[in-house]
Amino acid sequence: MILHVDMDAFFASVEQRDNPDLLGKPVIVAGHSNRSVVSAASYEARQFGIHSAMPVFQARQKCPHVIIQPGSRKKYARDSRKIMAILRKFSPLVEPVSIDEAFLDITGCEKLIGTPEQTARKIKTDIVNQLALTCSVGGAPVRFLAKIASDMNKPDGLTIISPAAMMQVIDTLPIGKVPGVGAKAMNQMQSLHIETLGDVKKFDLQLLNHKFGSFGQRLFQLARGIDHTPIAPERPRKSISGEVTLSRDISNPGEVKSVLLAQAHRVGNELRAANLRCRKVTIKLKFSDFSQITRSKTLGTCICSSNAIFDQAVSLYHCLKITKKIRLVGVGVSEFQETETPIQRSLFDDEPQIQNRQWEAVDRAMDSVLAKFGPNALNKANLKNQKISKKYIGDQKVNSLCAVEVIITGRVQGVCFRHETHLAAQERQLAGYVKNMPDRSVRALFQGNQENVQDMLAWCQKGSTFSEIKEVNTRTVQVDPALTHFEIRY
Ligand code: DCP
Ligand code: MG
Repeated sequence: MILHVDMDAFFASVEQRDNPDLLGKPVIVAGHSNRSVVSAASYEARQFGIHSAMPVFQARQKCPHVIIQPGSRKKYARDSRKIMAILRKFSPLVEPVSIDEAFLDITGCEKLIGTPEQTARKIKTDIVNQLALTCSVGGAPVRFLAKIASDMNKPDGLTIISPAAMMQVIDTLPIGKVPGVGAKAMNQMQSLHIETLGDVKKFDLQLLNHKFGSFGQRLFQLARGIDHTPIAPERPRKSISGEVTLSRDISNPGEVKSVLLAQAHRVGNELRAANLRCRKVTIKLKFSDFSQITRSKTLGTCICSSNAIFDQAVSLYHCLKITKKIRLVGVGVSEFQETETPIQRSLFDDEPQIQNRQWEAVDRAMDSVLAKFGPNALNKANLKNQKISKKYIGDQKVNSLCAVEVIITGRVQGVCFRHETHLAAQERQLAGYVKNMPDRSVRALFQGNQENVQDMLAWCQKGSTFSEIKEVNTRTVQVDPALTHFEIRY
């Protein structure tokens, strides 16, 4: 049996708990800038139609007396650590999937703690007693249904789907609730008259594969209550992506391509560092009205040169008819193959294949120079045209900034380390990234005000609650004006 625990209106509930004046009132956690979006909305605010990711100006239109709290990531991270610690008392198999959400595999724990319902109730009680916060818990024999169950009776919900009831739930589950069914799949579902997950059983695997591609097999299994996705404290990564929210919205194709090139380069660098090649390239564009699109392309051959990734990204971009200005550009790669895997070469290499291999060699040479001399040591010629203010990053003068690359070893993967590093870096207004390395170390780059970077390095020495830090190696690198935010890289 799998349980899924999800805190209710997490950030907003923490604010309401810590300031009783806010109880029962419409509260949102968000920044004050007019480009900010709502991070969390209290259930009172949701009654006005406010939800996460909505721009703040729109939330204000919907509810003029909404209370806006800037929030404290540090505080939420602290509470998140306490919540995860409570969950780990119930099972060793806890997989945190976000700051306020985790799966637990409680199979075999019945004799120790009781039935799934008793366990879920005990979890809820412990969280209320220790944190004065409510959560919703879902339980089911398989992972995807546990997540659906936790959402069924939010807030303060408890929904257990027993093995006996599972097929009945599947038969009536609206197809739009199934993870992975987006707007495009919904159109297909409508044309096949599929309204519930149960309706999928009317179609054979061949047709589902034909209509939904690789997702067809998954749908076929989910409709029969089969989900082999295990609960794993640390999951192997399935994609690497890089995206950037631009300091101003753009529409000039030349500028868009420049950003695509920078992102392709960054993603390619990570791909090669992880000794991987990819078969799929995705671009993501978010527009000035906050709508977004992703477009993917699966290739006949595996690639890892930044140039090849860029070429695919640009060809995806060229297929689009864009009428709006763009605020975010992202490039992602997936469907990996280890570099050691021999590549199936055609008997007579064609020109693109030869070029790919040549670019790959150039990239690998570039990677080693960058690794040695820092991110600004070399750049592709086209990147030089990017208009980046060298003097200022956000409001901070470049010459008061510093950048430090850090390699942290010890028990740092699978213990919320990246999430907490992310929060701690954001709190200190640092740009950069944190990512898990294949050798189980964590690499991070912190860039910002010198004092804040020093403070962050001190934080790294202690690490997150469940981590055990063995060694922290630091190296000063050149400030990169293109780095404007902090992110977890996958
Ligand atoms: N969050 C964020 N930006 C978003 C979505 C979420 O910063 N676009 C943060 C704030 C949320 C927290 O993550 O409080 C957890 O996200 P959830 O999706 O679980 O949303 P809530 O916990 O706020 O509400 P719910 O009761 O629906 O789970
Ligand atoms: Mg939540």
